[in-house]
Amino acid sequence: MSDSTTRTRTQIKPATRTPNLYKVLLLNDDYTPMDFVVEVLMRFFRKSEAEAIRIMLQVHHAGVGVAGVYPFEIAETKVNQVMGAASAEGHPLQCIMEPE
Ligand code: NFA
Repeated sequence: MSDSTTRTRTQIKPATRTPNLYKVLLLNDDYTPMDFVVEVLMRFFRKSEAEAIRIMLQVHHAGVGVAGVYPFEIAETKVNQVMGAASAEGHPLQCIMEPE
């Protein structure tokens, strides 16, 4: 009957706005070398050395800092890259993501 009929309906319930972007956060710890964090920010987040140092020091002093903001799958990849590199070097650095 209506198989070939396209109907337009008034949208009663507004589409739920799922967050598109996620902050990738670095967490401070007492053991990960500062140089390693700077290298991570340059390699995986394409930061200049000056910006990487700024973010690293922000994390060091405040406990947390934003490495970048990305769509879900890219943020997820960044988290995995950082956690993989840290673990491979035996550093306890933690990287997490949260909706912006
Ligand atoms: N707090 C670490 C240190 O003093 C450096 C660090 C910065 C670690 C940012 C993790 C994130 N070696």
